[in-house]
Formats: sequence, structure tokens, C-alpha cells
Amino acid sequence: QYNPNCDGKQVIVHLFEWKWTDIAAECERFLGPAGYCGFQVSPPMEHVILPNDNYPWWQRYQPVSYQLYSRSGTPEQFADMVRRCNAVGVRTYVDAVINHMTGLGRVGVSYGGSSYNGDARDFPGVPYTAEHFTPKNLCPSSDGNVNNYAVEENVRNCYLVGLTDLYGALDYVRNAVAGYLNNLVDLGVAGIRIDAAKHMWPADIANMLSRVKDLPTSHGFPAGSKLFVYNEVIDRNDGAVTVDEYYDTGMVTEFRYCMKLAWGIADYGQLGGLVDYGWGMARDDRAFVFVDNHDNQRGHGGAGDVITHKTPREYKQAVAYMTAHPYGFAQVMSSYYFTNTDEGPPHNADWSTADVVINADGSCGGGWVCEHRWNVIAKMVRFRNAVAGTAMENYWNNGGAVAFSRGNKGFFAMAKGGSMDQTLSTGLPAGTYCNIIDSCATNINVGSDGKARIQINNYEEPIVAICVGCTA
Ligand code: QV4
Ligand code: CA
Repeated sequence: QYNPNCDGKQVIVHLFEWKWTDIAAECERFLGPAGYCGFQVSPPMEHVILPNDNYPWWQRYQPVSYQLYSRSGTPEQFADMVRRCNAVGVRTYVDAVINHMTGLGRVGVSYGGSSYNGDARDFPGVPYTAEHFTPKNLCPSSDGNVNNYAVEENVRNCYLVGLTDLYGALDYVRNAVAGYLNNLVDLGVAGIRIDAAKHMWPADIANMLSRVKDLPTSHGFPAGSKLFVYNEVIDRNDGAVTVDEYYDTGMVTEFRYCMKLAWGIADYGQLGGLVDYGWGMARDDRAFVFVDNHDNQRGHGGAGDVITHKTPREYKQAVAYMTAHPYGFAQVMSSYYFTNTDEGPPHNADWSTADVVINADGSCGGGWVCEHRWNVIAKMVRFRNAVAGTAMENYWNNGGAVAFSRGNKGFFAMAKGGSMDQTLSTGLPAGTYCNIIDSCATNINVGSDGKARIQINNYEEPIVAICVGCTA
């Protein structure tokens, strides 16, 4: 479950709140040609519907059943999306919310017709009833909610913000969750993010995964392929639960990376300390990294220092550094504009999710940000694919600019202030290369000593990325 199942491609994008029909089109017109490995979708299962809160984005983190009806579309549209994306080599990763069902007090009927009653713990669409939720006596918290991250049982056996906590030790629950995951596998899904994995016992997750079948060869997966897994564990050296506890169940989200990278972009002198194992950061082959995610870009999940699309110039530098740097498996965020942190995606008059608008220049409109289409970001996805498997070498940093090579396959430089002029070792064979960031408007000549004069004069996109075999 450590292989993302996308033929060596290196970057996935989180298409936060996109509809299945829009994603299918995006795979064919953009993600495939651009070299993206795949995309993470918002939770696809039936969820609570909250008109009184103006249908917030987070309603999708309160499951009602495992039927694939959601604000993003129907089961048929979901299946069509996965099939069409697989056909162009772009894989689907599902945000799997399996720690809990709805919050207490939530009552209603969801898009697929399943009813829900959080207080009664009644979810006939699965079905789950009261006996399938974590017994109160296992939760050492006075109000039943997670309220002390220093105590493992509190984090894992209590209700996260009042969300009815599934009792993952039960065979019935493990089987129900595995049934959901196996349905996704049958449809051609390549992997999952395990939402709130920190609030689940690793042994429960391992057992659930042991019940999941291999990926189907009918969708182009080599025989014996396993569902790719990344566990959402927010570890900032601030609690009883640490990322290494999840190494056996898949990769782990590395939130310290968001913070460290933000510090490094603010002060290039700190970029050298981006990956700090002394700080408990996940080992390289388990780290799942990103500049920001749907929570911390809007202050949820303990946010902290994080760079987002709201500061585009810094954001491009952050994503560029992440994709150039060899650490971890990388995810790019694709957002919608918001002013209120609860606000759902762009919507029509009836609150249904609006279509993603693609402008003539390739950017998005209609309230969608589409960071994954930004020039620097899309180009750096190609760079990361081109240099996969190589180490970082020839690291150079003068506090205002940074550069390094990736084996003998690529070289990257970035200047905080927008300009630099340095002769540096590139690690590359002698020859003429072109900067893929400016679509090969500039050439860079590498001498027989491996050195090249690196000049940057571009305030908005102060980046040079050259790689063997890379053209405009
Ligand atoms: C409210 C009160 C509670 C009360 C409860 C019950 O605040 O005190 O006990 O009612 O009466 C929403 C509301 C929240 C509400 C809750 C239950 O914001 O106020 O509780 O629903 O009805 C997202 C949002 C949450 C949202 C949740 C469910 O961020 O605000 O809660 O969805 O809709 C930690 C975890 C980490 C988590 C992160 C946010 O370790 O796992 O917090 N991240 C993931 C997802 C995240 C999602 C969840 C987990 C839950 O990335 O998006 O939370 O699935 O760090
Ligand atoms: Ca739990």
C-alpha cells in the first residue's frame, strides 16, 4: 500500500469539492497531458445536508452511508469518472471517512435516500446501529469528546468534535468498512486517504485493509497491486499519537512540512532544514507532503504557519521547492476562493455545486482557483516526474537564492527577490538545456565541468528548472 499505482508519476492533486463530471473532463483535457499521477476527491459517500449552515464544505466529513451519492454527483458519474481517468492514465484517490459517522444531533435524509440520526446512532444505509459505536466506558473524557491529545485513548476512543465514533475493533465494523473500500477497488480507485487516521487504532486500520482485495487488472493495474494508502495524522510533536505508528498501514501526512516550508520561503536560509528527522518527521518513504491542505488553508485542524493561493508569488515558490525536493510523495492543492472558512464550493442558485469554468488562457473561473493549472506548478510536476529516483546534490544557498541538482537528471534554482546571477554546479552532462518554467524562452549552457551560469530575472516566477530530455 505504499505504491501510488501510477507508473512512476510523482504528484497528485486534491480537486477539493469538484464534481465528478468536471473531474472526468479535467483528466482528459489537462491532468493526463500534464503528467499528474492522479487526484484526490472529496469524500464520495452519502453525507449530512446542512441547509441552515449554507451547506458548508465540512458536511462531507459526516458520513451517512457508503453509497456513492454526494454533492459531487451520483454513483454512475463517479464510476464514469474513474473509468475515463484510468483510461488516460490518471488515478483516483478517495478521501475515506471511516473513523466516524455524523455528528451528534444530526438528523435527516441524504442524497441517495438514506436516513440518519446521530443521537440514536442509527444509519440504516449501512446499516450501523448503536452497538457499532465506541462504548462510552472506553473514552476517558468527561464530555465524551476528544479533548486531551496527550492521552491515546482520549484521541482514539472519544468523539472527534461530537462525531459518532465507530468501534473499529468489531468484526462487523471492519467488514462494513472493507465492503466500502472493496466497492471503490472494483470501480478502479487506486488509493485512499484515511481521514482522521490519528483517531483510529492502527491495528483496526490494518485489519480493515487486510480485507481489501488487489486492484483490478481490468483497469490497467498490474496483477497484485495494492490499494495505495495515506493516513491523515496531524503530528506536530504535540501529543501521544505519532506518525511512525502508522508506517505499517501506509504513508502518513507530514504536517510539520507545511510549517517548515512556510518558514523556509519566508527566510531562504531555513530551507536547508526543511526535513528534520530530529524533529520526528516521517521517514522519506512514508512521508506524504503538501504545501497546504483543505483544513489548514482555512484555519481548521490547528492550521499554523502555512502558505496558500492567497499569496500567489510565495505559493508558487513553495510548490516549486516541494516538487523539486526529493522528500516524500507530493500532493498539490486545488482550491476555490472563499471569504468565510465554512463556505462550500461555488454554487448555483439552488446551492448545487457550480461547474468549473475553464478560461481561454487555461486558467479557471467561476470561483475556482485551480492552482494545479498555474504555470509554475504544472511545469514543476513535469520536473518531478523527470528526476524521480535521484538524490539532491550540489546544494547551494546564499540566503537569498537556492539551487540544487537532482542526480544527473535535473537542476533547480530559485531566487526570493526575483533575480540572481551565479555560476553553479548543475550535476548535468555538458550541453544546452532550456528553462521549462518560461516554456524554453531561455537556454542554459552546461560546460564540460558541469557548471552553468544561472541567471534569473523574473519577479513573479523567479525559478529555473532544467532537466535531461525536457523540452517546452
Ligand atoms: C459541534 C461542536 C462540538 C460538539 C458537536 C456535537 O463544535 O463541540 O461536540 O457539535 O454537538 C463540524 C463543525 C463542528 C461540529 C461538528 C459535528 O465544524 O463545530 O461540532 O461538525 O457536528 C471537518 C471540519 C470540522 C467539522 C467536521 C465534520 O474541519 O470543523 O466539524 O469536518 O463536519 C484534528 C483531527 C483531524 C481533522 C482536523 C480538522 O486530528 O483528523 O482536526 N482533520 C480531518 C479532515 C477534516 C474533518 C475531519 C477530520 C473530520 O481533514 O476536514 O473535519 O472528518 O486535527
Ligand atoms: Ca475513533
